[in-house]
Formats: sequence, structure tokens, C-alpha cells
Amino acid sequence: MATALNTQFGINGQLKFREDAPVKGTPPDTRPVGGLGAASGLIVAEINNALGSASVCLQGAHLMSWQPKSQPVPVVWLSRDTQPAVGKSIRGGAPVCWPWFGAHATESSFSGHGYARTVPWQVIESGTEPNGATRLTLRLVESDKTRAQWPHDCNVDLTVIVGETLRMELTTENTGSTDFVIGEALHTYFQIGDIGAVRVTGLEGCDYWDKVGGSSLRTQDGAISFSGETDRVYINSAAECVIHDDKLKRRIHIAKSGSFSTVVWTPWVEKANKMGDMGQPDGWREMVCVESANAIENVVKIAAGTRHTLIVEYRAESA
Ligand code: TA6
Repeated sequence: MATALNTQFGINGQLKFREDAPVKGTPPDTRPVGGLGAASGLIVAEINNALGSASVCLQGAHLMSWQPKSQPVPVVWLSRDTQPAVGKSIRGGAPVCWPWFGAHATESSFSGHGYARTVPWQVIESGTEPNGATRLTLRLVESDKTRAQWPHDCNVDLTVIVGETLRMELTTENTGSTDFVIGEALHTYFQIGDIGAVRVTGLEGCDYWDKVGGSSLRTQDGAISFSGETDRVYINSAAECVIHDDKLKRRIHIAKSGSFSTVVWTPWVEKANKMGDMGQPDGWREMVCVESANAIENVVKIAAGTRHTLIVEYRAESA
């Protein structure tokens, strides 16, 4: 399958597809950066151009890593303990949460954050941008399983543009005859030096649902800093956020459009240990999620015959 993809969509020296075929005896900790375990059997698009590099697992259209050439450390975090497999979510990168965010409204048996991140997506387009960045577009492959959870006619595409910046465009097209409502997020894990040495700005004065210990509506006072489990859905905000990393001495700019919620999350030690795939012993200290979303009050109605796109653009600079 990787061969056929390389023939149709590969770009010499920039974009190639590989299958993580089971390789006997390969210890999991020898995998390439942003790679998968030795026996995932999943297809990965490896992107490497003069501006930056990234890897995207076709399952879930899951960007797993991104590192601009200007940055000595990746900007997107991937757990060293993640054990991807067919039908299983990957810990880290930029999971696509769709067509709902968080728990399903009525069906407790449906996966949290929707099914999009654990089902196959197919390549529909690739190319090179005028500035030399690499573009790849994937489309969710519908099946009986997806239709059982989402009985609406639609196309869902993710376009990833990898360069000195990282742009992702999540488009939902309602091709049916009835309106529907989606919740969604690009649930991105950002690489940081230490959770105790970062602040997030841009959400000052914004209301948010605090999900730690229930769900309370509060208002953000000043910059966000971290001293414990933090799980907040900021609502009614299109603001750009910035992660200020005093340890790595860099800032990560998170610009967005078509998104009116921003989720800020760190599991902290107790929850991270329970999750078990955050990179023992303290991988959780090296990531923070700042997710561009449409959730809770900000879910999106997509009228029949129309489309909606959520866009993010990330940029890292030395501080
Ligand atoms: O976006 C924050 C959050 O909803 C947290 O509550 C936590 O559950 C996190 O997502 C991870 O969810 P996952 O389903 O990927 O384990």
C-alpha cells in the first residue's frame, strides 16, 4: 500500500509513505523520532523539506510530530510510551476530535472525542506550496462503524501544510439534505521544557468551563500557569494563544479561525500515572495541550449543502 501511495502522492525528497511493518526484535525505544512502534502496521507519511519535518499517521489523519528547521526541539510532543495500533488512539501529536468533543451526549459506549482519530483516512491530494512547504490532504473513510455513530452524509478532510509554520485545516462538508451539529478539536500536544516553567497568554478575561472536580464556569484572570491538573474549555473566544516557555526559551504562537473554544489541559502527575502512556516517569511535564476547538456552547451547526473549516497555524520562535 505504501508503494502505491508513493507512486500516486509521493514527492521526491519531501513526502514519502512507509508502512510500520512488524519488524521482529526491534525494541520499541529504537523507533525514529515521531515514528511508531515496530509492529503498528500503520501507514505513516513522512514529510521533510527545507523548512521543517513532520510525520502523519493515515489512521486518524494524526499528525504525530512537527519540527521546523529553526527549532532544535520538536514543537509537537509525542509520548515515548505511545503504542499505536489499528483502531487505537495515539498519545500526543494532534489528535482529530470529531464529530463530538469529550463524551458523547447520549451514548456512553461511544469513544470520547469521537471516532475520527481511530479510523482509516485516505490520501486525496499532495503538493508543494510556493514557499516550499509540503501539503497533504486526507479524507475520513466512512464505514458501517462510522455510519452507526454518525448517520449523516458528509465529507471530512484534513489538510496539513508543513513548513516553518504548521497549518492544519479541518473541513466538514454536509453533503446531505438535513442540517447537523458537530463538536470538534485539533487536540494538539505541544512540547515544552517543563510544565512548571510555562505560561499561556491570550485568554485573559475569557470565560471557561473548569472540568477538574466537576464542571464550573469561571473567568480567566491573567495568564494561565500550572501547578496541578488543569482541564479547561475556554468558550466564545477566537483569540490567538501563546505558550511562553522559560526553560526552552521559546514562544509557540497558536493562531486559529473557525474555532470559538480553546481547551487547555495538563493531566498532572496522578492522572498521568493512571493514563500510563504519558512517557514514564514524568513525560507529562514536557507537554501541554492547547486545543483549538468548537465545544459545549460553541458546537457548530452545518446546514445541508454547506461546509465549515477549523484552521490552526502554529509558529515557534526563540525568546
Ligand atoms: O482535552 C482535554 C481532555 O478532554 C481531558 O479531559 C483528557 O481526557 C484529555 O482530553 C485526553 O483525552 P484522551 O481521550 O485522548 O485520553
